[in-house]
Amino acid sequence: MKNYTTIKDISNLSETIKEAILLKMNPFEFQDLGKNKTLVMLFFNSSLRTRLSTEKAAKNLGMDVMILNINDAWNLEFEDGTVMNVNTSEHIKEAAQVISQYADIIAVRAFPTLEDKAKDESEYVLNNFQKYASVPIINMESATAHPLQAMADAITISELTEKKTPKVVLSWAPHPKALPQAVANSFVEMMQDLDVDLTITHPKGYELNPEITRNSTINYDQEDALKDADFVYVKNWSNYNDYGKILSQDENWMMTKAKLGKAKFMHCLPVRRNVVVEDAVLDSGQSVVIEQANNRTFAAQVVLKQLLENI
Ligand code: AN0
Ligand code: CP
Repeated sequence: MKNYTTIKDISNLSETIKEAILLKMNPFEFQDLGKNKTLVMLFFNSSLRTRLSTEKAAKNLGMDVMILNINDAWNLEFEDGTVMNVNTSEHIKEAAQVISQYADIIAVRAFPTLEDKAKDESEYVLNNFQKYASVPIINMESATAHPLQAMADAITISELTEKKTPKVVLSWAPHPKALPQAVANSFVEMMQDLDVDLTITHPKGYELNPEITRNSTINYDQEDALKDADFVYVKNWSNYNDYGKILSQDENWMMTKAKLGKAKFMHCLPVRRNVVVEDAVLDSGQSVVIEQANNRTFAAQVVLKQLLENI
């Protein structure tokens, strides 16, 4: 693997999932692989899981880890040719090259603006790091994708499924804040690459990017969509068409124990209780959110391992 910015960077998905499960059984097997190698993690936004699980994964492989909350550093300029006489102090051209002097791998978290669709879709933060850094780049959730989360979700479903082709439902939920489409996007792309029967359900108008959903089943009737589901993945996203807007807060879309039926409940976390999903679901044995969070370590570890093997 050369970079991990989208799930398209995975060359053999089923082998990678198997490898992650082996790492989970024996996390310290490759502790010499990362010796004298440094992971630099850059955070433009908050994180609990990504930050801790990726650091843990790197340390399991013997790497050193340095973390920079980028808002504590100089304000970065991404435009080419700008006269930098206003708010930005340092250009990405220098910053990415400088960080590459200290890092063997750079991981970046940079959420979308949710205001400027074209700018967000250009993935200008992630792509400029990739353009100017001289080391591999890992996406720790960008404007449009969260491939480490999707990998952890794929591992979780592979471990827990009792069927060859489980029915997986991605169900939109209400949320008081405008959230990115990134988690949903990467989850859909990942499910399209796995042997699962995927249905996406959301209120009319909440369609994700059709270049991502492609020919996946979309059912606007949540109850009908959830019928016979084996895994229900709940996630809010703000509107993609009327970009970044909240058009519905309809609490009827919240996941409940009654709607879940016998399915396993999945969510990337953090989750707002009794807004996105009721307590009775999260506090039941059907919730696998903690297993998902645990698998974030082995998702990051398999990615770091494949990158280190290629350095
Ligand atoms: C973020 C999102 O929805 O993309 C991060 C999830 C991993 N969620 C929030 O900001 C609540
Ligand atoms: N699921 C996830 O990425 O969580 P954090 O935002 O806490 O990293």
